[in-house]
Amino acid sequence: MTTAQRQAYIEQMGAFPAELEALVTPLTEDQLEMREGPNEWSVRQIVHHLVDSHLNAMARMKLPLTEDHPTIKTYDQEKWAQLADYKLPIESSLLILKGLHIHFVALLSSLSDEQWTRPLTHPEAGEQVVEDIAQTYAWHGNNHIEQITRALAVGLRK
Ligand code: NI
Repeated sequence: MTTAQRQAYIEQMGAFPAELEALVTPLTEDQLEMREGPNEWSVRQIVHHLVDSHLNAMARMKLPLTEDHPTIKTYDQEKWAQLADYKLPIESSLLILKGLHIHFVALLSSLSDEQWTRPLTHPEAGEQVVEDIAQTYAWHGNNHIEQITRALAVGLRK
C-alpha cells in the first residue's frame, strides 16, 4: 500500500463523523426509524452500529500495534443491534464517533512503515495487517452513509 493510499484512509476517517452528522442530525424521529428493507437496520440502529463497530476497530488496530501477531475478537453484530442502547437518541453515538475518530487520525498519522504492516489474525477474514484495518473502516463508514441515504429514499417503517 502506498503512502498516498494510507493518507487517503486517514483523511476519510477524519472526515467521516462530520459527514454522518450532516446527514442524520436534521432527521425527524420518524426518519430515524426508516430502513431500506424489512430485515435491514433502521437509520438509528445504523448510527449506533457505527459506534460499536468502530470501537472494535480501535481495538483491532491497537492489539497488533502492542502485541505480537494477536488474534482479534469478532462479535455478533445482529445481536448487538437488538440491545437496549440501540433505542437511544443518536446524539450520544455522534459524540462518541466524533471523539473516537480524532483518536483514529492521531493514531494512524503517527504510524511508521513497520507499524502499518504489523500482522494480526482475523478469525473469519484470515491474515491481515494494520493498514487493512484502516482500509476496512474507512470503507465501512462510507458504506453505511450510503445505506442511510438508501433507507431514507425507500422510507420503509417496520
Ligand atoms: Ni457495518
